[in-house]
Amino acid sequence: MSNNDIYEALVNLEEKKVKQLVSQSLEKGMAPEEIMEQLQKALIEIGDRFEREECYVPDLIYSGAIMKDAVELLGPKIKEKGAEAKGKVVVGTVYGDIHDIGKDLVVMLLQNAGFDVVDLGVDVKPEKFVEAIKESGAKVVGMSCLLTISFDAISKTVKAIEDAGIRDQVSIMIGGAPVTELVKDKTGCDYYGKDAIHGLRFVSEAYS
Ligand code: B12
Repeated sequence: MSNNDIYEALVNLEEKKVKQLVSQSLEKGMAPEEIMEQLQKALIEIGDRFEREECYVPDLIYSGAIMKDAVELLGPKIKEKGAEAKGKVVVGTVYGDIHDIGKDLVVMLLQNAGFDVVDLGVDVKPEKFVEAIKESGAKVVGMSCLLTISFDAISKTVKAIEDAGIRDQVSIMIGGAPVTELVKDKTGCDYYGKDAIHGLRFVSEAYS
């Protein structure tokens, strides 16, 4: 078994092989952090391939699912070592919108990268976002929006965050198929992520 086997297996979306290699590596005493590093590098590579249109959304979803299973195998070992979450993030699909596949992808990538995510689900009212930010103390909030008619809900959520006096405390990112840089500017958000990988990069920078 070479040092890059887990990375290679995940990049090639070999579900069974990834699980097998992770279990075998743990048995042989490989540090879970080292395994996690290989998995994360593979996910970043898949994200880069996605950007270059060398793979597609189903590959992203599948890679995320394989990663989730692999992380479950690592979970107990990492927790035993008392690893702390890297930071908190509040995520939800905006009011009026029930699309959740993209939002779930963002949540999954963040969780797998070690962030503590408060997932508010879909059709989330502005005051729910505000409540969750206050309760969790998150430094980043992510909104998903797939409907143009729900752009107004993004603006209203930003306004509710401002009215609650916590705008300085959080960076606001948005994403979803019809969202653009222009929508980000018009609604008063800080960052537009064209995919889940960009969302992960933004959150990682906010907490670095
Ligand atoms: C599947 C789907 C549905 C499913 C949703 C199932 C579910 N559980 O989510 C169902 C059938 C329920 C549905 C319902 C409707 N839908 Co629909 N749906 C879609 C479809 C085909 C795919 C969306 C999807 O999941 N894509 C895959 C995911 C992975 O992509 P994504 O969400 O864009 O996410 C990626 C990025 O955008 C980004 N991202 C997403 N969110 C976030 C958040 C952050 C913070 C960051 C950083 C990144 C990020 O990361 C992801 C990739 O890494 C789209 C077509 C399209 N072109 O998008 C239409 C679409 C979004 N739907 C549409 C419409 C009109 C509707 C309905 C109004 C239909 C109707 N008349 O009832 C209802 C609305 C119900 C409601 N109130 O929300 C329109 C919206 C048009 C518009 N511009 O407003 C679309 C574009 C179809 C079309 N071409 O007309 N829909």
